[in-house]
Parts: sequence; structure tokens; C-alpha cells
Amino acid sequence: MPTSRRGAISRRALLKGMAAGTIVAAMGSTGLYRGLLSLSGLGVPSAWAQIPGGSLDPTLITKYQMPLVIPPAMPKTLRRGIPRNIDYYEIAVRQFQQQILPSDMPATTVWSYGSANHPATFNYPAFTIEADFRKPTRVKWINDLRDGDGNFLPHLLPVDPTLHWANPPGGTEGRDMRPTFASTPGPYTGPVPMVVHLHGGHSTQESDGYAEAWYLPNAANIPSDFATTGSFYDTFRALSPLGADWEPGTAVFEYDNVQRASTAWYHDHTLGMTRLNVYAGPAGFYLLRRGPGDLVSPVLPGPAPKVGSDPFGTFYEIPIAIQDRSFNADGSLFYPDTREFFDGFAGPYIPDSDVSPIWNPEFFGNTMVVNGRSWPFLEVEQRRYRFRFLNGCNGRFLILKMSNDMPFWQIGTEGGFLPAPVQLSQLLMSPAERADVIVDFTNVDVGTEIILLNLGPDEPFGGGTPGIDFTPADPGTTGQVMQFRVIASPGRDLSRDPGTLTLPAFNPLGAATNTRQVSLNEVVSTIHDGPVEALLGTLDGDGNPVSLLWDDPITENPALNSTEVWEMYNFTEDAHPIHIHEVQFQVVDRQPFGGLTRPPESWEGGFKDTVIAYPGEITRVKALFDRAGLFVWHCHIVEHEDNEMMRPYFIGPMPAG
Ligand SMILES: [Cu+2]
Repeated sequence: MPTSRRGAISRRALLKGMAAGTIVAAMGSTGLYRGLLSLSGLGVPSAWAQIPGGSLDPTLITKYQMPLVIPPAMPKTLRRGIPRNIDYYEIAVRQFQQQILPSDMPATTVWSYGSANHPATFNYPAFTIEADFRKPTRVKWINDLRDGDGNFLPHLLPVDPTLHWANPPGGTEGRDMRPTFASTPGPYTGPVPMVVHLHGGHSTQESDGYAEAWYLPNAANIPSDFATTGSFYDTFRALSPLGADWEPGTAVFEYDNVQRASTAWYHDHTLGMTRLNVYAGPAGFYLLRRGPGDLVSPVLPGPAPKVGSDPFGTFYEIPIAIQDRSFNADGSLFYPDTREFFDGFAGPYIPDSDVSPIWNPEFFGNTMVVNGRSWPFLEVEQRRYRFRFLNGCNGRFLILKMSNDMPFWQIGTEGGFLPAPVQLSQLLMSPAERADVIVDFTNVDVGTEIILLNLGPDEPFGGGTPGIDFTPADPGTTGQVMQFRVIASPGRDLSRDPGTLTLPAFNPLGAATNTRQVSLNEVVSTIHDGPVEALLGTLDGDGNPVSLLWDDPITENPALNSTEVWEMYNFTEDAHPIHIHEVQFQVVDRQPFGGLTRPPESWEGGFKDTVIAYPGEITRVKALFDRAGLFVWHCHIVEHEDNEMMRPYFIGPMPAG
């Protein structure tokens, strides 16, 4: 959205006027950021205005005081009657406190998942689900956002009830709609709907976490006129062979794990609430291993954590979830409670304008949180490590770079291993993308401290080079992610040099039998000079965009087992990470409108489920649609996703009506 970039500028102007002291404090760290800039080889002249957030000044958060938490594996649940060839879990989402900030600062109330009968497993981010090729994983997902009396817990963050959202207060008639208000309402404070999506899963429709298949906690005090489930909950419960086990406040999903070994993650996907439900904490890795598409330790660095592992133990394969957050001085999470935060537009909202009163078109946190801790450090031995990076930010594109310029060897993306390792000096990651990477610290001197830098912008990304096309993130805060401290290695490193490593055979998709055009569009307010929403859609016969809403009839209906190329025309002025559920696609090429095609990036040669669609370009991806049913495709800037930048699509013959 072009206007959102303008919004970022006006936010900074506002900040300069209102919080001069903060600016001075940020400028006081000149020495630090000059040093970082020289390390990163950038000569960016502009002074950074710290991006606004809550009442906690991020420059007051001590960096590299706490070690990285390495999430152990999620314990399985023993339950009579579960077949032995199925990994069974009962996983709840609950509210608890966690020390995200350094120990001299308050703890933070968060939500996250854990094994329901193992209270010590509740952690943000959630423990990692370890899955085996061709061995199904069955999960009873429990919405347990209840207090000690069994009453529902309200949201930690401001819920805008004026979007097209789950809308439990609308009852069964008004759920999953955009409600009508006579005047601007306050935030929704009722029970919180949730539904889990396995991002990267090759799931059946009933287990995919459809945005309208949400459910409330089974709380004692749900108002009687509320809908307790989304429009598709009963439909999918009836379709699921496990539907009899879907008790109130739960859904039982099964993942058959027949795809290639890969780095997936699980998170909430509720209609119009994903940005808030994910920001509050619930998300975890899901690592599928073994089968012909995998390589194991010692060829690759390992081991990874297991069930019961020490979160500060010695591991050479480590999942790393990077997220931006903002905090208040009491330790609580900050997320904007008014549109005014975004671009100063203070209304009128309803009924006098088309601007939502609380929703922000994007949100950028001012503090980097890695595996649930602000700016942690990790001691690394002089040897090779495998890091599985996840950009878990709501809307921030990351450009990761080591402060000593050491390279990353990328070996995998969302859909598993690349055809061959790729050496990179930077990792560009849009929200929800994963990068499976080997970093070789073997020849780095003991005592060296390396900072993982972020050169992506503190505002929407439109492509280009840091320092030339855009100002990189504030080097004193969001420009730093975590620190590596190099220590001696007590043992031999048996892993293979990534420069000579052969990855599992990659079998590309066959020829496409159909090509379709889809579009990314933005909608500017008719009242206010700012964005209202972004929309997906199609193209008309003349190549002009046709914007469509979540509720418009399905336009993408691939035949079962067909291979299609989707040409995504981005008519907006920002890059959007586009995620198609159920499939892993190949990036075919990109083409500026009216220009020449260019091949995928060197690290895009494998299977992916999320791709950056740049402004003014056609991004082509090819996928095999091999599982019938109702799924979604959407932008993974979750603020966009929550406000209409998501569309249902159907594989195979659509049921009548
Ligand atoms: Cu978007």
C-alpha cells in the first residue's frame, strides 16, 4: 500500500514532535550503530527515528543478556484406543507469564500452546512437533483460553469488531460476517475464537484450520446468544473421520505427513483475528523428518532438541523464530488500539467513513524477539550449525546478515531441501517464509561476537537494496536480531562441508495444464487519504484487476490432480508474501508489467508455500493440486490477511450451492 509508506513517515514525524527525549536517547547510541554500520558495510546517512510502540523504550532493553531458548520437542499424549502407528497429541492454547524481556524487567503475559497434561511444556514459541514421514500426526487442539474458574479470558490485545471477522456475538446468523454498527464501537472483549493451521502442511480440508472453522473455549460463561463455532466447524466435523472426538472447545486434526521432509509451523488462522492471535504468542515449529526427501545427522549438523531436552542444552540443529514485538513498561505486549496510531487518522469512523477504527494496515514492533526472548545470545562452538529460520513477524520483511560478513549456506525452504546448497551473504525472508541454513563457525576465532543483523526496512517492503532503495531497520533496535558467541568445540564435527554437500533428489512438477491470472489490489478510503484494505482478485478480459472480497463466489477452482500456473499480478505498491494452502509450489519466474521475465532467485529453486510478489510485477508459481476440498490463499502480512486479503479456493468439483 503506497499510502502506508506515507503513514510510516507521518508516524515518524509525529514521534519527532511528541517524544523528542526518546529520539535523543536513540541518537545517543550513535557509536553503536556507526559500528554496526561499518560492520555491515553500509553508509546510510539518515538518522533513525525509533519506531513508535508501547510505553517501554526499546533502547532501555539490555541486549544479549539472556541465552536463546531452544524449544524442546512436544511430548505426545498417551491415550487408549489410538492406533500405534499414529503420533497423538493433545495440545491446548493457554494464557501464562513468560520472561521475554531481560530478568531486570517485568514478565509478559502471553498465550501459547503446550501439551495439555504437561503444564511445564507451555512456552512461547510453542515446543516443536517432531513428525515422521508417512506416520500420521493426530492432534486434539484445545482452545483453553479460560481462567481458573472456567470462565473465558478476553483478548490480550484490541480486537477490531468492525472487520469481516469471526464475530461470535453475531450468533449463528451473524458469525463470519462484517457486522453493522450505528456508531464506532470499542474493542471486542468476549471469548476468543481460535483454529490452528499447519503452515506447510499438505492437509485435508477438515484439518487445514479453515478461517471459518474456529471455536470458542468451552467456558462456563459464554453468552447464550453467541456462536460458539465458526460457519464451517460443523461441516468439517461431519466430514472428518475423527469428528466424533471433536468435543466442545476442541477440534481433532490429522496430518498424514506424506510430503517431503520440511520446516513447517503451526499457528492460529481465525477469520479477522489472526494478526492478534499470533502476536499474542501461539506458534510453534513442525519439523517433518525422514523419507526419501531427507538428510540426517551427521551429514547435516545435529542433533536437534528432543522431548525433555534442556532448552539451554547443546544442539547443532536449532529452530529460530524471529518476531518483532513492542512492549509497555509493565512488560505487557503492545499492539495499537486505534487507527490513529498508524497515520494519525482519528476519525470519524463509523458511520461517517469507510476506515476501520482499530485495525492498522501494518504493524511493526520496535523490539526483536527470538524464540520468545528479546535480543538473546547463543554460544556456538567452532563447528557447523543448522539453523531453521522462520520469519514469524506480522508484517516485517527481514534481510538477515552476519555482522562479520560470514555466509549462510541455504539448503532448504518451506517445502524441504533445495536442489543444491546456495551460498548467500544475506537472507531475504518475508513473513512466514522459512530458510533452512548451515552456518560454519569452524574458522571463527574463539571469543568472537557476531551479531545477526536485520537490514530490512522498519516499514513495508517494496523490493530493492538496503541503503539504496530504502532505509534499513534502526541499527540500535530492530536492525539487530541476536548474537552468536564463538567458543571452542570439544568434539569433532562430522557434518559435511555445505560446499560439497549433495542434497536429496529434487523432482520438479510436470507441465501445467492450466494457467490462471489472479491480482493483488489496494483500496484507498473515499474519505481519508489512506488505505482501507488490500484485496485479492482476478483480471478481466482487458487485463484490468477485479478486486474480490472474502465472501465473493470462489473463482479459483483447480481440477483435482491438475498442475496449474498462477500468475499473480501485484497492482499495489508494496511486496506481499502470498501463501497458498495445501500445496508446495515452484516459483516459475517474475516479470515486471510490460518487461522481461527473470528467473527465480537462487534460493527459490525448491518447493515453497509462500512467495514474495513484488509491486508492479507478475509472479508465476506452479503447483499440483492433489487434494480435493476447500482451502484458502492469502497475503501473509497478517494485518492484510485479516482485512479481506484472503480468498477461499476449491480443488475438484465444487458441491452445489
Ligand atoms: Cu499483503
